[in-house]
Amino acid sequence: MPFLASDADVETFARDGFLLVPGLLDAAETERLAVTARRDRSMEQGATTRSDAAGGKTILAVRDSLSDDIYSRLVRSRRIAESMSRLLGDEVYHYHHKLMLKEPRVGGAWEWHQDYGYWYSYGCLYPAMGSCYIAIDRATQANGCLQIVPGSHHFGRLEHGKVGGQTGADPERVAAVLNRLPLMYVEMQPGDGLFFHSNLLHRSDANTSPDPRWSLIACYNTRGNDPYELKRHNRYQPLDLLPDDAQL
Ligand SMILES: O=C(O)CCC(=O)C(=O)O
Repeated sequence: MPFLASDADVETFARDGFLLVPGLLDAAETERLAVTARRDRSMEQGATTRSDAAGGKTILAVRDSLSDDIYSRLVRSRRIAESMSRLLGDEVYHYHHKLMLKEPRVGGAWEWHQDYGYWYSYGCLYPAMGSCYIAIDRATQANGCLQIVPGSHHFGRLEHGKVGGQTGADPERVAAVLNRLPLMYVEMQPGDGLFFHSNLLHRSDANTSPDPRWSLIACYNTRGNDPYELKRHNRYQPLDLLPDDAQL
């Protein structure tokens, strides 16, 4: 049976702000996701590039709508969506999803931020939101894996402003947080999943390695947190969940 968050996982997530699930996708599903992404020409149309302070570039394809592709089927899979509902304690809906392409040697860094630092300004009143990062490629310190601060979601939303060319959390606060809590490098194998709370502080280094670091990130909002005004992404709409035995 595919993964489904247990009561113990709900406790872990509440305490740490994240849940790492090795083998969230099996080998065949992981391969299908990777093959689809590498062949996906439509990505070139919708993609944007974000630069970091040193000129590194990450390609980002953000999608607000669902289709029948493997990315959408993952968003609609019970193992991710129903697990996220359990972790956040409310029914979730698709807020958006994105492919993050950190290419070898040029993939840029991300400054410390909380996703709710962004989503707050898109009309979401509560931080009852979360994401699931699905590794398409192996993510290591060398190719700029995610770095998180376990437990940092308990600080609540930090001020966000311009940090270099990006929107990031107030550097003074981040330094104070890092004096209290250790950071963790989230090294992942292809097919592993990381569920994380929208107030969890995270960042990543540039990819200076010869290996790509691609991922799919599925972002969810909760039914009780329908944006009071819609600046970006989606309002509440029931998510049509896929049965467990549907092919991804
Ligand atoms: O993939 C990364 O390195 C960072 C992604 C990220 O921070 C985000 O999508 O919020």
